[in-house]
Amino acid sequence: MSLESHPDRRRASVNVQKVLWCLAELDLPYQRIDAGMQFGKNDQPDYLAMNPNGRVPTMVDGDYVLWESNSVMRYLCMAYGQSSPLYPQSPKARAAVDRWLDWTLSTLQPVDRPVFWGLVRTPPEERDMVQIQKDADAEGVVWRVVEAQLAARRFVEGDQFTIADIALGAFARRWFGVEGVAKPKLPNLERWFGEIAQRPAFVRIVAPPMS
Ligand SMILES: N[C@@H](CCC(=O)N[C@@H](CS)C(=O)NCC(=O)O)C(=O)O
Repeated sequence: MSLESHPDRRRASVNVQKVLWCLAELDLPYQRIDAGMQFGKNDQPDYLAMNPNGRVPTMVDGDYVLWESNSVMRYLCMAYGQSSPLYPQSPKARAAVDRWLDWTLSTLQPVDRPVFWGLVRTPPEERDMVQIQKDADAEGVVWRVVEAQLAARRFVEGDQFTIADIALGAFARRWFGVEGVAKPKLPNLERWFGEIAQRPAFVRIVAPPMS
């Protein structure tokens, strides 16, 4: 299987991180092929034929091509992780995990993006800190949903680590990693993040400095 990802932002792209983390949790071998930036691959016809969005990641498994990081995680679990608790089998447990993947895209990513870009991908002299604090306040409100979910659970959907923890964990790394804004105290989220941040795959793939 191969995974097309961004050369410079390989570890920094949250969507690439999710898939690499999932591959590592499933202990699956893969080849990562650089795409984008100086490689100029993701705007080329052969790349666009695989992924018309021109974005990363794109997964190639034999003659099967798939884009959208959450869908790639689901596929990997269904194809190669049937015995893994990462993506539970029962309809209710599976749907409960799925909703966090959807929620990450629909609700969390939009409020995370301005904070991450403002504090990590904008030079300090160009930052509008008043606006970024407002953006961080909005993101804090959204994280409270996860804070409440974790009040009585070890992981996002219960006792088992699932791809819901991967999707949320990759964003939590950013939330806890950005500096220069006031953030609400979220003790359940901190406790959960402290635990998942010790997983070897997180340490290797998600923990390295943000850029
Ligand atoms: N919803 C898509 C988003 C993919 C996406 O936006 N990828 C970004 C990196 S995080 C990208 O390819 N940006 C263009 C580039 O880096 O060249 C997914 O989850 O896979």
